[in-house]
Amino acid sequence: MGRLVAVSNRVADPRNASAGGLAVALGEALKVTGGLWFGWSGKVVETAQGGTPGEGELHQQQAGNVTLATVDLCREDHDGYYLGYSNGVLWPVFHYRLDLADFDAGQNLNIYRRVNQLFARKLAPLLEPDDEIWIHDYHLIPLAAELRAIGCSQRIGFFLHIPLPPPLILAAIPQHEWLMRALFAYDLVGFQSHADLEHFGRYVQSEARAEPMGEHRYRAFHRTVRAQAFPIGIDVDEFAELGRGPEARETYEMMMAQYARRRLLLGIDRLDYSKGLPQRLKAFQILLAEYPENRMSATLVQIAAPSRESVDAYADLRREMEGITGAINGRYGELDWMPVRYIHRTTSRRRLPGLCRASRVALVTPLRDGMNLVAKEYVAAQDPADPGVLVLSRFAGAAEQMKEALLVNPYDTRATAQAVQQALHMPLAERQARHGKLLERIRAQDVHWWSGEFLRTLAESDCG
Ligand code: ADQ
Repeated sequence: MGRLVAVSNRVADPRNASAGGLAVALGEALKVTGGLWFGWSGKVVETAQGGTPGEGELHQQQAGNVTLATVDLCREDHDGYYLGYSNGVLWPVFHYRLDLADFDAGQNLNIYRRVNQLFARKLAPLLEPDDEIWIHDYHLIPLAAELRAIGCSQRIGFFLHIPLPPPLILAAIPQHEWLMRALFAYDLVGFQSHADLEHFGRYVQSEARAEPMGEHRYRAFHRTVRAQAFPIGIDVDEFAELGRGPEARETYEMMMAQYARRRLLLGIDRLDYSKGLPQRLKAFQILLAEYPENRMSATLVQIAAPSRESVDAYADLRREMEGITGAINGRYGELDWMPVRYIHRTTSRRRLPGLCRASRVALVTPLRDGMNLVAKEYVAAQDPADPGVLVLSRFAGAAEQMKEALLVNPYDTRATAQAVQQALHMPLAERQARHGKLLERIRAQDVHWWSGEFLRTLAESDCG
């Protein structure tokens, strides 16, 4: 196999533990093979280098066996490409939230396309003939088409980290046909779940009259693409290793000492409307109202990392969360017990295993999620002799693999409260049996399996 070239919106040093699902997963994959990781530097420059909007400066840096190559974006490009089109149109629609999509700002589509062209122009000179290129996520859907347009003939794969909605939701995007046609410039397109793959198959057959060619191949727009599900995993051993580190152990001891007489419930998310946080708090409120034995005892620690704060829907969510948390604590709190500990900050990744291990129950209840790595991290961090219970939304991609969790419909807050109550009372033998099966599966399909499967399949996907 040739050199691996990974491309994603953000690039992170694979030697540092950092927050963010994609950064963590991709860093793990690249550390194994070495190669080039290309993307946005995270820097917004007020006036672009050379005065031409979008012509960002290229930076290169060595991080172990991985070369990091990044470009800066000017303010206009960042706002239109990242905030405007990627997170103001694609993110909400792909999470089934047509009500939150801003279809009116037509200029943002042009900027999204322009930044993809910029990425293609900056990346092409760094490529070698037998590179295998792996492009990630919704920010970069048209990148392969732009690379092909300037003569790149390397094998190119794409992985979508977020869900792909059913055809009639996708078709609400005015440029849906252009976006989906762009997927046919890839040799392999990967999705998180079989549900997403099924939506792709239905879309291309109904909207693009694609012919299924057997073996996951579809032909449309004069090209053939292979499409398959590759559920992303975590590095189970690395997470367990973090759990043995001093920060995780100190966090565990501190939580156990503080909450010795309480039962700890845990939520860890980015503050994002797809994660179902207000519904989760309402379910917790119902738990306190309808099962009063949990008062003075059950404590929900909700850590919500700040995210995309300049997009309006995120600022609204922040206010909503502060309102609901205040209402629950005001109503049920006592001098020596607060039901909700809401922390609107990122927590160091090194502390997460300790937090997970100290919690009786994890609430992973997104309204829609591509996969959700927190569900897998929670399982990996448990003590197999006395494991906690995972309450998981059936609308997370992870639910396809994690049937032994307590699966819930997060819109049904009463049923979610009942599931939490069941989790709090689950006998040890049942907890052990469920945990054992979950651990076995997340270990079998871990992050190395995910990247290995994707790259092996890409190497065999000679489309055209
Ligand atoms: P995200 O939406 O970011 O990822 P998720 O899969 O849960 O969601 O990954 C988040 C990662 O960041 C986890 O490793 C978690 O531990 C960490 N993290 C989250 N909140 C944190 C906090 N408050 N403090 C510290 N760390 C935190 C996107 C898709 C997902 C998909 C991943 C990977 O939306 O569906 O699973 O990519 O493909």
